[in-house]
Amino acid sequence: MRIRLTMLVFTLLAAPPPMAVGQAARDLDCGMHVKTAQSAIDKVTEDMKGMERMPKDQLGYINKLLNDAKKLSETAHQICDKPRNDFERARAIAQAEAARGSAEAADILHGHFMRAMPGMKGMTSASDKSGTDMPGMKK
Ligand SMILES: [Cu+2]
Repeated sequence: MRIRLTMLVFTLLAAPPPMAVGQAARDLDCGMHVKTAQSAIDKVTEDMKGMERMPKDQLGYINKLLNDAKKLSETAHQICDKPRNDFERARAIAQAEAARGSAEAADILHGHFMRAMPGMKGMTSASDKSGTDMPGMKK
């Protein structure tokens, strides 16, 4: 009996250690994804400053996507702040990536509308710098 117990203890001690906590945290670093989403949201928000003279429906569409991004990002942030397990970390990553996607779609749609505006081919933040800025656009 004593020998068996000793062997059991030895077996347990010799077993490979469970995955290091730090390793799991790096794999599922939801905070990094939340940060990336926030940067995308900040970029679009900054670009939209001085865009008040865009057609109202266009502003509405862009802001809808931007608001979607903000809501998703908030959810991601909340889950990522106090994840109960790795599933929730993964879920926070999913929400953050959805937020980033919405912000990116808002950015793409903004660029699309801007290019379609006569005499307003470019924006300070757009890849096409050849045109003039929208009236009222903040430099
Ligand atoms: Cu614009």
